Order: sequence, then structure tokens, then C-alpha cells
Amino acid sequence: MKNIAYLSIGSNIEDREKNLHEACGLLKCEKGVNILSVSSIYETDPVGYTDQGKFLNIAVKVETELIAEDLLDKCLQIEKEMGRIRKIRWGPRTIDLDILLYNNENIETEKLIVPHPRMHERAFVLVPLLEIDPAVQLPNATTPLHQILDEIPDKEGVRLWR
Ligand code: A4P
Ligand code: MG
Repeated sequence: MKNIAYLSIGSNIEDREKNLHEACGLLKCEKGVNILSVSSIYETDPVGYTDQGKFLNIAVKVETELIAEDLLDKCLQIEKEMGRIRKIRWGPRTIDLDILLYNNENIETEKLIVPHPRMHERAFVLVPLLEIDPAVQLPNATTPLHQILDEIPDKEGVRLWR
């Protein structure tokens, strides 16, 4: 398995912790996907659409045989399997799995953009990500991610939960 990817997983409906564990369990069952590390769980204030409950967020590092588009399909399949219903953009969700990084690649297709286009603005993504891999970088970046995180104002909205 030669590809390395980082995922961000979030939940703010029902039993949020159980949802995160279930998503990781389903990822583990995927052929060609191997979980290398999982961050602590963070409780985070909602960003974007703010009239909703707090999220639990984690970052997960995987190695995979899948090309990025197939990894995305697995993520969408897990969301579907867990009964996620899409209603409001950036709104409440049982589970959300996003691909943050895939190797050092820049990908832009109709259904997939990597690096995730909003990851560098979001403390709820960067705090767990940097916990599992403090040296991780955006492709071709000159500014390290921890420095980008230092400049984000909403870090107080991200608290270590467990
Ligand atoms: N898509 C394109 N690129 C990617 C990628 N790198 N990873 C496409 C995953 N999906 C990607 O996603 C819509 C489509 O994006 C997918 O079908 C895929 O083809 P979606 O998950 O249905 O829509 P969404 O998540 O509602 O929208 P979006 O724009 O992905 O939302 P975000 O940016 O993920 O934000 N606040 C806190 N505290 N914690 C959170 O986890 N999450 C969001 C969602 C908002 N606020 C939050 C949190
Ligand atoms: Mg998403």
C-alpha cells in the first residue's frame, strides 16, 4: 500500500463518539485501506452554519491501494451506510468524511478537490491533523501548517474532548 492519505471525520448528531468509532470501523473493513493513526477526539464549535450543535472531530492517517477517487467513493459509501442525510450545506450531520491530503498531490476533478479547499482555514481540521503528524505539509507549500494554524482566530472553538 503505497499511498498515504489524511482524512477528517466529523459528527454532530446523535451519539457523536459512537458515530466516529463506527466510521473508523467501517474504514478498517475496506479492502485496500489500512488505518495508521487516529487523533484524539476534539469537541469543536460549528463553523460555517453556526446554528447547530457542537461537533466531535478527528483526523485519521491511512495507507491505501486505492486511487484518490476510489477512496472518496468509499468515504461517501460509509456516509451513506451510516444514514447521513444532506439537507443544509455545512449543516448538521451524522457523519462527514473528507479527504484532506492524498500523498503530495493536487487533484481537481468534478467530484474531488485535494487538498481539501477549506482545510487551511479550519482549526477543527488542523488541530487533530497536526496532532497525528506535526510535520505534515500542503503540497508545494512554503509555510508549515502549524504556522498557518497559529494565524487562525477560531482556535478557542477546538477543545480536547477525549
Ligand atoms: N468533494 C470534493 N472534494 C472533496 C474532498 N476532498 N473530500 C465533494 C470529500 N469530499 C469532497 O460534500 C459534497 C461533495 O464534495 C462530495 O460529494 C464530494 O464529491 P458533502 O460532504 O456532501 O457536503 P458538505 O460536507 O455539506 O459540504 P462541504 O463543502 O464538504 O462542507 P465542509 O467544508 O466539509 O464543511 N464545523 C465543525 N466544527 N466541524 C465540522 O466537521 N464540518 C462542516 C462541513 C461545516 N462546519 C463544521 C464541520
Ligand atoms: Mg464532506
